[in-house]
This record gives sequence, C-alpha cells and structure tokens, in this order.
Amino acid sequence: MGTSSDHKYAEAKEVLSEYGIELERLNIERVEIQADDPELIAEYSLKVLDVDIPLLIEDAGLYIDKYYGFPGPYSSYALRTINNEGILKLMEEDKDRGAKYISAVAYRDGETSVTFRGEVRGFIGYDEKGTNGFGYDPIFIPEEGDGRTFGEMSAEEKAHISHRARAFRKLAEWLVKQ
Ligand code: ITT
Repeated sequence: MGTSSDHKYAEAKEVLSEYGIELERLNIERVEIQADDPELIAEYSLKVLDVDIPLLIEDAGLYIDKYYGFPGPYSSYALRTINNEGILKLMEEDKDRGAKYISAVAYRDGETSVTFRGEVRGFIGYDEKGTNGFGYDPIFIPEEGDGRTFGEMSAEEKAHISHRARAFRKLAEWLVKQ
C-alpha cells in the first residue's frame, strides 16, 4: 500500500498533471509546529525551508465534529497510536458522526507565497471498509458520494471530491493564471 506520503504525493501529482504542472518530491526534513489550523502548519514549514526553487508543503487532517475537530493536527499521531480501530471504538455510541478532511497547501516562488485550502465533509462509518487510499479512508464516508468510504473508491473517484484534490486544483488554477 505504500506510506501515507506516497499516497499524498501521487494524489497531488495527478491533479497538477491535469493542468500540465509537474511535481517532484524533495527528500528533506520539515519543521512541523503545533497549531489547530493546517494552513498555519503548512505555511510555517514552508517559511523556514531555505530552498530556492518553487516549493510547496501540504498539511492535512481529519476533523471530527463531535470531538471539536480531534484528531485534526494530531491526525498522524492518532493513526499511529489508536488507529482507525480506536476512532471507531471512541465513537461506538455516537449518533453524531459528522467529520471533515481539510488539506492546506502552502506554495512559494521567490517573493510570492500563497496558501489554498480544500475540504470535504462526510461521516465516520461504523466499520472499516475498503482497502484503497490510506490513513482514515476506510472509515470516512463523503457526503457527496453514494455511501461508500474513500477506501472503497477508486483513486479517480476520490480525486473528484477530496480535500487534497480541491486544494491542489485551487493552486493549479492560480498557477496557470500567473
Ligand atoms: P504522515 O507522517 O502520516 O505522512 P504527515 O504529518 O506528513 O503525516 P499530514 O499532516 O498531511 O501528514 O496528514 C496527517 C494524517 O492525516 C496522516 O497520517 C494521514 O494518514 C491522514 N490523512 C491526510 N489526508 C488523508 C487522506 O486523503 N486520506 C486518509 N488519511 C489522510
């Protein structure tokens, strides 16, 4: 299945390629601050990188309504620790299952910096379903879909409505206008 960053890279690359924009992955360490807002996290990571080429950083997370946005900025940590199984257990008795994924992409080219955000609203399912995608995809059911989780959708179906595709499409539309 590959790592979560392999998936994020493939999803972003696919969207940008539709606009004729090439994306390459750099193997460098990023500094990640703690903040509630993924835009601030991505912007800070980008700001402190001393790399003199057009550069972008994405930060994403799953925000569960009933838990005031948890795991949000701790999405990676929650997956590594309690995982999807733990989220389902936590929500076992919950009727309010609303959640959203947020993606923020911060981009810099020379003096110019911009940030774009994409969101997709949905629900946390009662079981893990599907083996596509990564991370929380087996438990996330987008509102705009037909009741299947992102884990049950093809990459194309996910790319149609995902938070990441939306944020990267906004960036791509901005870039082609430059
Ligand atoms: P990784 O080490 O897991 O790559 P990260 O800190 O680099 O985490 P992000 O903040 O962008 O990555 O994402 C936080 C977590 O949210 C990450 O562990 C993902 O598994 C999960 N996540 C983000 N986007 C997702 C998506 O489209 N589908 C499923 N899970 C997602």
